[in-house]
Amino acid sequence: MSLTESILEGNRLALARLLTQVENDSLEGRTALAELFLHTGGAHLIGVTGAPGTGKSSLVNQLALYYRRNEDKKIAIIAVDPSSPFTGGAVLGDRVRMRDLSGDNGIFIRSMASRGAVGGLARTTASIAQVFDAAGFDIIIIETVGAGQSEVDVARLAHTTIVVEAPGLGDDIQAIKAGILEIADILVINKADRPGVENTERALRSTLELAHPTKRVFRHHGQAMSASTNMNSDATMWIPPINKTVATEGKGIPELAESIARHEAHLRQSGDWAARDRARLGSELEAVLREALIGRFLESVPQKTYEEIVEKVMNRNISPYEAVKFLLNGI
Ligand SMILES: Nc1nc2c(ncn2[C@@H]2O[C@H](COP(=O)(O)OP(=O)(O)O)[C@@H](O)[C@H]2O)c(=O)[nH]1
Ligand SMILES: [Mg+2]
Repeated sequence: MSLTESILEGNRLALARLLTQVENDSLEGRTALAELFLHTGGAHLIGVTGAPGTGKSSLVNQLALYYRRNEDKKIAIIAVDPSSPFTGGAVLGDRVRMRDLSGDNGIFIRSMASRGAVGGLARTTASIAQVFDAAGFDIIIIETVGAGQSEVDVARLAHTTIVVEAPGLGDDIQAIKAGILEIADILVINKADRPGVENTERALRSTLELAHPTKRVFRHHGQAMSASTNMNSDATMWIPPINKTVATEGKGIPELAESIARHEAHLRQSGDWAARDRARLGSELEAVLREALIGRFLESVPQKTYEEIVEKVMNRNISPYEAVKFLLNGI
């Protein structure tokens, strides 16, 4: 039986093996991915992002438990953590997961060190999500630390993006500064057992009001979406709800699951589900095409010629634009 067949049949060992291949961007991984892609499109991708220590891992753990207990769904968790595995939060979160979720075949957890991603963080994460999707996982939760552009790129993969805040991180909300609020479909104030919840909620609400409504209608995940699917009725407008949770005690988790379900229903009814799929796959196609074209082009240029041109650019004899003109039009 081929690797692809084993994975389609739900073999966890084969799945784990392929995930490693995909992380290493190996030929075997690429081949299997190409076959598996035809079986994707069934999963709901949920991104969970926010500053370190806000309780993302704890929250993801609780959500997965909730789904396993209340719905007949298979859950995959992809934890993308750029920090060293020895810093507090990630390890604690992972330990919580291990204890509560181990031994359940309906759950698969994959941790990914961003440094290890050969083909780039966002792309590797996308590929890993595709493997889970093809393997029949209904919900794929991707946890990222909301710190930079690569995290925003990862969030862009998701159908539903949850931004996690916690009270007491300072008067300014970290995510607002980082522009992360813009990508939120659902806001969570976790650690609602801590003081300062009202202040955090007030700050989030006023920021949301500023952003609402026109901006969110026409821009989603930083990409302009076709206005036609969104313009006609108020029913298609999504206003990010604010959920309060205490992840350590499982409080607020059913309500959060409810927000997620409402968002999925909204995406499907408004046509945004298909629009996001199209935008995401379109840019993936474009990235692959770009890489292939550059590869093909470089094969046609003698190494020596190429290096001479790089040298000329370095010596400020010509600009990069002129260099490209040279290269494309022959010399
Ligand atoms: N008081 C309180 N602590 C929490 C809550 N959720 C998580 N924590 C704790 O916050 C720390 C960081 O949690 P973790 O899930 O690893 O955060 P992450 O870095 O965002 O993934 C851990 O010590 C958790 O036990 C909560 O709702 N209330
Ligand atoms: Mg974590």
